[in-house]
Amino acid sequence: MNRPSLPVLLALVPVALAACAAPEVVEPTPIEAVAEASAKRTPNVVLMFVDDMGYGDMGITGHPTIRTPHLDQLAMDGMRFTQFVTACSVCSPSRAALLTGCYPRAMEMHRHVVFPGDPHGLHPDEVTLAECLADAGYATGMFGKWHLGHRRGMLPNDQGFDRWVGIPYSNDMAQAHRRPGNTYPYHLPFLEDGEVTEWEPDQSTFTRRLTEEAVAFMRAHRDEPFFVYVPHPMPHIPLYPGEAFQGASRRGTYGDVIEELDWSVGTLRATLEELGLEEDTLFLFSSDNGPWLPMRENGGSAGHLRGGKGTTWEGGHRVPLLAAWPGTIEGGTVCAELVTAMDLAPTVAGLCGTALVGRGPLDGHDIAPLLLGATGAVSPTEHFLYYAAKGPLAAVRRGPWKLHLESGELYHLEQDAEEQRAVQERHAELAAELRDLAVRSDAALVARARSRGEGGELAFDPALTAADASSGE
Ligand SMILES: [Ca+2]
Repeated sequence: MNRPSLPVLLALVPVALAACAAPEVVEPTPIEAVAEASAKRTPNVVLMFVDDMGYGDMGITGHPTIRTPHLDQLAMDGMRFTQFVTACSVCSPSRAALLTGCYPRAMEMHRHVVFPGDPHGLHPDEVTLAECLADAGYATGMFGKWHLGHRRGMLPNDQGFDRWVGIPYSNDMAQAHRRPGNTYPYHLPFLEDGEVTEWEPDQSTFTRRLTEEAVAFMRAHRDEPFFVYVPHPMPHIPLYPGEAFQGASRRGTYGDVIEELDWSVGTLRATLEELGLEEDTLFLFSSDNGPWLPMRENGGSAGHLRGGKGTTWEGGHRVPLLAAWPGTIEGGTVCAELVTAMDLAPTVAGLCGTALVGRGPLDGHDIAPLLLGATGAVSPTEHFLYYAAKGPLAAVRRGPWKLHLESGELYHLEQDAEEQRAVQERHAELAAELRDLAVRSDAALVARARSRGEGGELAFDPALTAADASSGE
């Protein structure tokens, strides 16, 4: 059961120009690639989604001093994407889109992040990838940061995860890590299945603990299909490398944290190998948005890309995406097609033999043909809308062209990924056409936008006094 049917997958294979494969490997034909995938059992899925890591923070994307041997190996064992964008350059909207396959604007989740005590979050009726896979018989576990609301009914266990260990919002939304004497009223809890087990936990244990919890979950569910979502809270500031990694990196504390995340990748993959599940598991790695550059040495690198977190420059949206499924995805391949974070949920659902049926229309597309190396597979995204961190539409991309609406700057992203050479004066007609496309597309999204989740009882009180918190209440 749960096998993707051959006709369903075949129907998804587009037949346009070849654009996505390493030159050295012999490309399988679409029928061979799809038939091979369909002959296997439906895969387990491990999705690691780290926080604020930039495009340039890995060895394989050129970082000179951060060592990421496990990420580099993941890329060599699978496919690396060079034009993958998240739906927003800050946490909450980006995560909402990842899990549902929909634009944050369509779910009213586009207006910046959820703060402690906020009344809103992802609407309980939105359908997450976890709910979809749970319905298809998968065991579903989440180990890390949620950030999609913390009222009753809005937490991970309410949105399809059988098991959740982690934190409800960002690790800087915590009095404990701030300067002594500060008046920040909120505390950071650590939860297990919706119940607070700790206040102001030792953040230097996060990456190790969450990895160990994920490992335990995979072991416990080795005999059934599982979906393991690992949104590590790091390298979002404040940076807390584990003891074993403190001072390990020539890049400083930020590098220490990335090297520990790299260890986490290696540990999860070693577990899969030990359980004999390597070839039965699709392993995905990405980040929720680009590096937080104003944090200076505590922020990451977008590599050659301009800007970072909180901006609609490529450095804010374009992040690493690695996908390995040994025996199914060709190793050492690079895909330069435009792929968005909204594509992942419908694609994973399809590969797992089911379909994601959302609360509203999905904005993401199935990219299985790209992943499986189908001949001629191209990006199914006709255009992509860049919404600013606080909500308004800020830019649009169609093909290689990106127009920034406020400045009117037009860039050819495949010849100028750095967004340094604006060419709107030479392409005035195209710029006008893209502006019109952006305005119309935004209006269409607004017209079909549904409500976000609002109100309800807080799952815990984030504004406990410091004394309450230290006494563990
Ligand atoms: Ca983030």
